[in-house]
Parts: sequence; structure tokens; C-alpha cells
Amino acid sequence: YQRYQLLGCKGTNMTVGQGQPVGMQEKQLLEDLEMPLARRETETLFQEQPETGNQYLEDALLQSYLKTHLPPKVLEEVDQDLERFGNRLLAEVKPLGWECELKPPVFRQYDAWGQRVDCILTCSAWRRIKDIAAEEGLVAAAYERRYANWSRLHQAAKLYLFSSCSGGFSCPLAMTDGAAKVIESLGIPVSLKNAFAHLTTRDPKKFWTSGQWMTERRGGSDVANSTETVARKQPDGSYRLSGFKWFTSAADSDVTLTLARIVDAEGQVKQGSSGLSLFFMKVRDGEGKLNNIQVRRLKDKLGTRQMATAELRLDGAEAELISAEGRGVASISNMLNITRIHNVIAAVASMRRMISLSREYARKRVAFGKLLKDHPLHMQTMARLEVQTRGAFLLLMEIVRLLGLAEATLASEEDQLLLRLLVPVAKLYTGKQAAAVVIEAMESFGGQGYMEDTGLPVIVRDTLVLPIWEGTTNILSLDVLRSLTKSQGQVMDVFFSVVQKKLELASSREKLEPAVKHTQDAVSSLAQFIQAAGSKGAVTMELAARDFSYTLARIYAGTLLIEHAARPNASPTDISAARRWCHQELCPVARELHSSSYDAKAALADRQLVYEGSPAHHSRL
Ligand code: UCC
Repeated sequence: YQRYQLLGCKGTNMTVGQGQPVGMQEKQLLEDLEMPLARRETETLFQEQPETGNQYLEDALLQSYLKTHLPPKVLEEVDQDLERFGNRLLAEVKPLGWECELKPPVFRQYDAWGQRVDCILTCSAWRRIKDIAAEEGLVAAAYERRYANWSRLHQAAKLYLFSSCSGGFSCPLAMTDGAAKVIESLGIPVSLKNAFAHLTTRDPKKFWTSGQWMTERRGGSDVANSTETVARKQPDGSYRLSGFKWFTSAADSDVTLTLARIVDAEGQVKQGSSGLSLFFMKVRDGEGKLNNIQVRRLKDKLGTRQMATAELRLDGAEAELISAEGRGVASISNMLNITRIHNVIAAVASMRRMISLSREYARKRVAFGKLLKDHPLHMQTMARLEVQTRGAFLLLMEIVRLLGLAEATLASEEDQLLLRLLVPVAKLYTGKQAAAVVIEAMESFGGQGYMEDTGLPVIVRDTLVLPIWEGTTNILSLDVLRSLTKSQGQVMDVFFSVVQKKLELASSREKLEPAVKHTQDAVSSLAQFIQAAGSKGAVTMELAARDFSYTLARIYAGTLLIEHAARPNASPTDISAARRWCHQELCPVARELHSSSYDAKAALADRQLVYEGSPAHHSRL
């Protein structure tokens, strides 16, 4: 009897529905009882794998966004390309991506005869994905500008679909795009023409990827004070670089951009940011030998294991100076802004992927006598994730739209300022959202979500890097402040005026009234905060930086959701998403200011809270 109860419980909980009446299930269970125990358990204990189809066709928001923003002729071509690409991803790329996960790169330091080879061996699937990335123009599309200012939207839509089945190949593509951007912004100097062509080609045989070697042993955030690598000028005008790069992602790349300090005639280097210059370097020479580079080891990472990240020692590596001397950080920031946008793409893509799988699972999985999709609490949880993802998606599309305008020289000064402000805002906010959303979505699968061979933990692990690399949340919050200081506050003037304009256009839509009102109130609170903080000095702003950035993200994403929901052909779900997003607290920075969270006393209390009980507690903190 006990065994029957157990089986009955398993049968009704786990059977996948398919309209089979419960009576039939019971009959099946009784038949199962005739089987030997081992066979019975394996044959009745099953759950159906959630399957998704063409991700473009299943993404309502992506389609409606493109329909709203692209001119008809462009839309027609882009729509066809994305549908075809969606099929290719499903049939070809997805299995390759999984193979990359199963066959991570291997480091071989010596050959059979004891010769040092420092070889990073990647699997054939990884190399095949590289070919596909070239064929599909995943970098090239942005530089060919076939669709003028819409080219970046086209590229971003493809990368977004590609990202979560790419087996980590989004990473080298991000840096390749960033390197191409730096070279283009330098006017494609003659010496870099060939490299630019390789980075932006559609020919797999010619396609190069680039690395971005910034992080050294002292850390990757305070680049200005952590970079020890030195560059010595050679008689032919080239440089030789020596130093240690601690975290070099996609270390199998063909070329890289990196920072170093130029040694002057007296053998001295200048410390700090103004001592850093930017260099272009080939990783191997024409014969495939490393360019005076030693691979120390591969990093043992929590995720992105498909992709080789290495510690490298540069021992006189030949490189070309590509920035003005001492302008390394400013020059590489062109690359950083692109890789940060790719980070946003990856964040939104991973949220979308987990939700897609989870909603399919909820159509099949039975618990407590009904499908998960028929449990209102389960649907409420998922709807909240969906709202987060929609806000993040529109934020992504907005920065990509602005980038496209800038690259087609169609951006107004306002557009450029807004882009400068929104890139760090979007990177820091969507990174956090993605980490939270994928973990919640993993839970929606119950214990299955925690099983390695479902592939779900891979998505979670790969997502958890997104708030970390390319600038952590706090570093990017400080970058938001940098954009304010550098523009003397103009970025905020533009922010307020663009938000106000969009809200005004939507204010006549009755169903959006509460959302518009709530956002306008948040905008007023933000304006008051800025006024109050202005009289309090830099320490207050620094302590407020994270909440301030979150406020900008929430208000701006809310405004975009409202704008999207105010279209004449908007769906009820567009309206519902806008209302729900705007229902959350949109201006946390005002609340915290009222609670005196940003004054010196609060800073002291923060430290005391953190160190209570630690050995440091009794010493002077
Ligand atoms: O490399 C990494 C992993 C690679 C893997 C990549 C995969 C991507 C995959 C994506 C999806 C799948 S991780 C390491 C990443 N490291 C960072 O992101 C660095 C984080 N740290 C910062 O961002 C810091 O804030 C620094 C390095 C920018 C601070 O440098 P400084 O020199 O102390 O700061 P300054 O003095 O304020 O800035 C120097 C100049 C200024 O210009 P001028 O001199 O004209 O006033 C700044 O305005 O640089 C300018 N600048 C910028 N300009 C600094 N940041 C920016 C920016 N974001 N945009 C425009």
C-alpha cells in the first residue's frame, strides 16, 4: 500500500498532462505494479523536457519593437533574416553551444618532447561557431551599415538571439566589436586597415577575434593604478610589452587591445591614468608562434567555462601604439562602452531564455493535480520576471538605437549625451536583474532546475558573471557620476527632457494614467534629490551613486514601457507591463536621502555594522 501511495504520488505529480484523464493514469500505475520494481521506477518517473522553437518567432516584444521602430523596407529584410537565423540557431548553433559546454578548452603547456608550446586547445564546435558568427555578420553588420542607423538594431537583435545558445562565443564577439569600434574611431589608420578588415569580415577564413587585456594582478577596476605592464620603444617605431595580464578572456583570440606604460628615455614610467597608453597586438606571428607571450594557466571560473580565460605573461611582445601617449584609458573606453552594451545584450538574452524555458515547462508539468500554468501563484511569479525582462529589453534597444544614430552621424548632441549616460546605467542595472531573474526562473523548475544535465545551471552560472566583468555595479555607478561631471550636468538635463517628452505623449492614454503619474512623481523626487545633494558635496553623491543609478534605470525603463504601451496598436500586455513596472519604487535614491543614508554618520554606521565581531572591530576602523 505504501509503495502504491508513493507511486501514485509520483504519477500524479510528475505526469506531464497531455490531456490524459487521471483514471487512465491510475490504470497505468496499476499496470506498473506488475513490473519489477527497478523497471517500474525508471519507466514511471519522468518529466518532459521543456522545448522552445524559433526564438525570434516566440519573442512578441522583439517583434513588436522592430515593427514600431524600423522603416517598412528595413523591417521586411530584417524580419526575414531573423526568422531564418532563428531556425539556424535552433538546428545548428544550439547543439554546438552545448558541445562547447561539454568540451571546455584545455591548456597544454608542453609537447610530447618537452618543448614549451602553451597551447590552448578549443573544441571543433567552438571553432565552428566562430565561422557561423562571421557568416552571419554578427560583428560585420554594425560596420557595413547596410541599414544606416538601423544597422546596430539589426546586429543587436541577432546577438540577442545568438547569446544564450552561443556556448560563450558572445564574449569574443563583444571584444571584437569593441576593437573594431576603437579602430574605426581612430579613422582606421593605414597600419590597422588589414586588422579592421579581418575583424569585420563575413568570410570565416579571414575572421579574427580580439581580446581586451586590461586586468592585471593588482585588479581590474582601478586600471589606472593597477597596470604595471611597460612598453619599450624599438628603433623601428614599434613597442615591446612586458608585464603580466591576470584575466584575459577568449585567450584564443587572434589580436588584442591592451594598456601599458611607455618607458621614457631615462627608463622611467609615469604612474596613474595619464601614464597609460593603448596598444594593438597580434597574439601570434605568421607561423602561429606566440608573440613572446607565455600562457601561465587557464582560469578556473564558476561559469563561461566554454571560453578560455588565461593568465598571460608578456615578455617583450611586439605591439603597436594606437592612442596618443597617456590617453590609453580614454581610448579604450570606446571599447568598454561597446562590450558593456554586449553585456546588456547577454543579460536580457539570459532572462528571456530562462523565461521561455520556464513557461514551456509550466505548460507540461503537473503538480497538485494541475499544470503549473494553472497555478495563479506560479504565474504571478513568472509575470514579475516577464515585466523585469521587458523593461531591460527596452533599455537595451534604446541604447542600441542611440548608438546606431551616433554611428550614422545622425545623433543630436542630446542623443550622444543620453547614450553616454545610459550605457553604464543599463549595464549595471540589467546585470543585477539578470542574476536575480535567472535564479528565480531556475527555482520555477523545482529540483530539476538544479540538475547539471538540464543545462539550466549553465545559464545561471554564465549569467552570474554579468554584474562582475566589464565594470562591477559600484564601478559603473561611479561611471554614471563621471558622465555627470564630465558633461557638467548636461546628461541629466537631457534625461529629464527626454523622459518628460515621452511621458507627455503618453499622458492621453487613460489606462496608462497611473503609470505616467507615478513616473512623473519619481522624476520630481529625483530632481529634488539632485538639488539637495548638490549642496552636500561629493561624499553624498558617492554614497548615493548606486541608488541614483538604479533610480535612473527604473525611471527610464518605465518611460520606455509607457511609450511602447502608448502606441495605437499596443496590446493589453504592453499596458499591463508598463503599469506593473511603474508600480515599483522608481526613486529609491530619494527615500534613502530622507533616511540620511548618505551622510558621514551613516557611512560610519555602515562600517560598524559590517565589522561587528571581526578582529578589526576592536582596532580603529
Ligand atoms: O576585461 C575584462 C573581461 C573581458 C571579457 C569581456 C567580455 C565581455 C562580454 C560581454 C557579453 C557577453 S573585465 C575588465 C573590465 N574592466 C573595466 O571595465 C574597467 C573598470 N574600471 C573603470 O571603468 C574605471 O572607471 C576606469 C578604468 C575607466 C577609471 O580610469 P581612470 O583613468 O582612473 O578614470 P578617469 O581619469 O576618470 O578617466 C580617464 C579618461 C577620462 O577622459 P578625459 O581624460 O578626456 O577627461 C574619462 O572621461 O577616460 C574617460 N572615460 C570614459 N569616456 C572613462 N570611462 C569612460 C567611459 N565609459 N566612456 C567615455
